[in-house]
Amino acid sequence: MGLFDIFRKKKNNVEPESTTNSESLSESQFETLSQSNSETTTSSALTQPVMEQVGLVDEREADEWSKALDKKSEAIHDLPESESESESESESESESESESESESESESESESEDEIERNEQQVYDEGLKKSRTGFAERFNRFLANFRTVDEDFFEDLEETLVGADVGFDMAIKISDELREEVKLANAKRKEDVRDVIIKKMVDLYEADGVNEDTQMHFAPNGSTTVILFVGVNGVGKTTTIGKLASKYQQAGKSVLLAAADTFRAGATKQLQEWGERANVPVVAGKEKADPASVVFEAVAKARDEHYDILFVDTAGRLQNNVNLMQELEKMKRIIQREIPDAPHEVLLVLDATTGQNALQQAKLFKDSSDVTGIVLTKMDGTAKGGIVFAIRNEMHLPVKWIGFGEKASDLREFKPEEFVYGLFKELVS
Ligand SMILES: Nc1nc2c(ncn2[C@@H]2O[C@H](COP(=O)(O)OP(=O)(O)O)[C@@H](O)[C@H]2O)c(=O)[nH]1
Ligand SMILES: [Mg+2]
Repeated sequence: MGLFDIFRKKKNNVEPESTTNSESLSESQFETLSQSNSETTTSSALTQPVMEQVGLVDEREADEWSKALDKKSEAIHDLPESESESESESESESESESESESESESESESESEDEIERNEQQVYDEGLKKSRTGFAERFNRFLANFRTVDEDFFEDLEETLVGADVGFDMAIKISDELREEVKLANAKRKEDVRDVIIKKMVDLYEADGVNEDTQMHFAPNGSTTVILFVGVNGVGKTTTIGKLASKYQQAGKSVLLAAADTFRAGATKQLQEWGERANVPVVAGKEKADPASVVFEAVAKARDEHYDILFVDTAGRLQNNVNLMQELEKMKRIIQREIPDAPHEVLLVLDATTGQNALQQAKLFKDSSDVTGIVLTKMDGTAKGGIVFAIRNEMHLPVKWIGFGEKASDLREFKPEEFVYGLFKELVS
């Protein structure tokens, strides 16, 4: 079996395991997470200088790898899409020509679907370039230092993996399993070492994801779908809702937004701006209003007026010392009372640039609320990409969307195999 046979697409429709215990997060734990998170929230993190480039292997070989990977990439992208990814974006004129800008009505035959797909791919590749480079740089440096497979080698490997945000548990697991690899023990060339490591990582990543359900779930027979967004302050909840609102609105769905973050000054206004841009209405309360009352009003409106989708924005901080998790529970109960099978998704938003901190947040929210999936934002920043391994391995929660910018079009459905392939592509080019 060729190395990249492992990048095959696995289709499964198994429900994710549900988490029902409702432990709550202590205030001090929560404050720590919020604070350290908000330090890294703004786009200033994105202007940090890119770390020095580290060269890898000889050029001819890298070239061969690139070709092999490109072939594989085509195969991956040939897979059927669950829905059209074409998006139009009006405020992106400052971007490079590689931006795809298919107007919603421009399904003109002259522009082939292949072309749109390729442009989409370029935008996506550009957006993720930094996080891929962050991952690859660490690996390339590690490989450049390769002498022999000894104890130091495994220590360096673990350090490299942890540094690339793969997560401690996953790093140990990878290195432990590699110790058993005869092929690695006999490896003399760094290219062989690299191949064995990549194969092991992909194998483990795939094995951990067997029952993963990355699909979005919607209400049956045209009734209202409710999607609740949770996560600490500054991770990108409001921005993600804005992006999804325009995406679904353009796809012909009727969308309503609920501004239930009544804690942060300006939060409602921020959501209203996204609402205007996406041309969707927003239900808002007065400043410092009870978020539950906003949720109630929005759910009732969405149900009575037959909206297709309601996105609920929530606060990421404690309000009046009321525990945030209890607050979220209360919102969920209200939603359920009005629409019994809702919310259809509880999406936890995580800022990928916060690495280990994002993982801690995921643990706490997963333990406390019935999170059904993750939105990983700021993948255009200093995220190291390896976090997707850690989330799958340690959280067993599917990443459903990734954000790679501040514009409405900078959001994509997460395709695990495609993403992991991208990380290694950067490693060999
Ligand atoms: N570069 C980048 N910035 C993002 C992304 N998502 C959100 N942001 C920015 O992160 C900041 C916080 O986002 P916001 O949606 O207000 O977070 P919230 O507090 O969770 O609602 C804003 O400046 C957003 O523009 C992303 O994918 N990439
Ligand atoms: Mg917000």
